[in-house]
Amino acid sequence: MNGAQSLVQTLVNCGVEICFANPGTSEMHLVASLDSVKGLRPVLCLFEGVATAAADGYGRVAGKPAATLLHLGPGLANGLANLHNARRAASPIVNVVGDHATYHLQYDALLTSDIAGFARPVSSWIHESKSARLAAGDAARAVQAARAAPGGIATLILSADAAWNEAERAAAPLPDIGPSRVSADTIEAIAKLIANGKQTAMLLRGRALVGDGLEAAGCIHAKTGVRLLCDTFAPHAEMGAGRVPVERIPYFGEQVAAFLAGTEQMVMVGSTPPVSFFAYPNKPSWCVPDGCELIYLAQPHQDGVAALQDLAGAIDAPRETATRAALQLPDLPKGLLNSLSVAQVIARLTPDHAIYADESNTASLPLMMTLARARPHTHLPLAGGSIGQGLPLAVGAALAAPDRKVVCPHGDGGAAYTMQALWTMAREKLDVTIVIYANRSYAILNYELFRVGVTTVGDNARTMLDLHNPEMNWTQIANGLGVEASRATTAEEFAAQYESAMKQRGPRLIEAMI
Ligand SMILES: Cc1ncc(C[n+]2csc(CCOP(=O)(O)OP(=O)(O)O)c2C)c(N)n1
Repeated sequence: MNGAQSLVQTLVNCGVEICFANPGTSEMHLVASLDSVKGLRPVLCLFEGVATAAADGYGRVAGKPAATLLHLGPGLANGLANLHNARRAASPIVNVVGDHATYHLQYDALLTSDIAGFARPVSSWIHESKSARLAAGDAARAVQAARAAPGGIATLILSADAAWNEAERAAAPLPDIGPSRVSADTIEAIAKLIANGKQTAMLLRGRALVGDGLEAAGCIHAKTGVRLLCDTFAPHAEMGAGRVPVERIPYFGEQVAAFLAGTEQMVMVGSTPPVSFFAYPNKPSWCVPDGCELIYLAQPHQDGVAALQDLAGAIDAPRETATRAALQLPDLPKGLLNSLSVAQVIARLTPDHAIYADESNTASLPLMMTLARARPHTHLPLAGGSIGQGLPLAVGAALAAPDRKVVCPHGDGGAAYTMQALWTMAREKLDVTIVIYANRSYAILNYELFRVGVTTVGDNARTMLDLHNPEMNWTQIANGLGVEASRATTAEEFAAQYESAMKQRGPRLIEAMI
């Protein structure tokens, strides 16, 4: 057994099942070990930003890490923007990054770089593994670090000679560093606080927005009337009919301030206080109302689900809540195709328990409003604001949940960043329906231009925000990457194409000419 085999076998021993890869020469022994070691499914991605966002999507849905396999510093650097998004989502990921052989580094060959330096801002754990005999233990520690609550990015840098030299054995999994329990004192104090009659909001994030966490929050709401809120880009939420309804905080800072006006105390559950996405001249960045008290029920590394359940018990909340989102499907629209009619079709025709890998950008408001009363679903948005995540996020989600339909509503500008994800969808036959909002524009930036205070807009500035000349043809792009595609120009055409996509399995792209 060589170091690469011991590392890959250790990943398998630790429950890692999938590896999103774009390898090079320094990773050849790792690539070879994907055959000699059984149990790690390799998925080739044609750009590292696809690999890292796919690992994010997988981690958010599976609740456990995938591995990535990246080529030296430049390969990792290509994946950084989507590792930034993954870090914001607290997704568990194990990056395995190849490096030159230890003795080769002194010559400063072309691909030599500061890999740890690239890794630092996005990683919660970094280690350079330079010995074949230690690689297995290092891999076990990497998985433990990625799984540590609330989930983190572990980057293991493996020297080429550590991969090809003789190793002894694979390592066993290490214990999970699970979420810590919130103290009884904290529960008691907050139980008193939410009974004090003040206007209270509870800001939920992480596991608190799914399954038992959401149910317990619903029970607390039923007893006390606290507002249940989530961040605009809460990385993972369960929504739709039958679920406990949670209000989503709006995007722009002044909207957030209005939305939160009158809140006297805010209880954080795995979340941090809301701030505006950007600063704008003469507008507030801090969106918490003056005088509002901030209280932490659970910090991100703590067990927010158990804390909500304990709190529900402490206030004698009912064991069930009757407050549920109602199913209210819109009628199929006719005529004009725009972000609202697209949303109505999606809400009407998407089956139960779909997963939305959502980068709909300026089209998101009508989509969120209609989906709130659509069939139950999982929502995975752009968690860190770095566009170009949605398509590969859908890849990871589809591999984590092969029995569920994945829908990927996506702005055309952001989709252009990681369009290579379509090729992986075709190769892996993933059940993903992509809707491209073909507005031929960086539309959001047209608003932002005025919001930051620019008053004169010249031709050069305009061309920076416009995606005509030439127009991307998304049906041809998809076809060229192996994905069946069609173009819709009316609501009726879109409905017919979307309905057929919902009935078939496999990747399908619809270019919605809004
Ligand atoms: C990595 C990265 N680069 C640039 C931006 C700035 N940016 C934010 S939105 C946007 C345009 C998005 O266009 P599109 O996806 O077509 O959505 P639309 O605004 O048209 O709805 C850009 C360039 C960003 N957020 N992240």
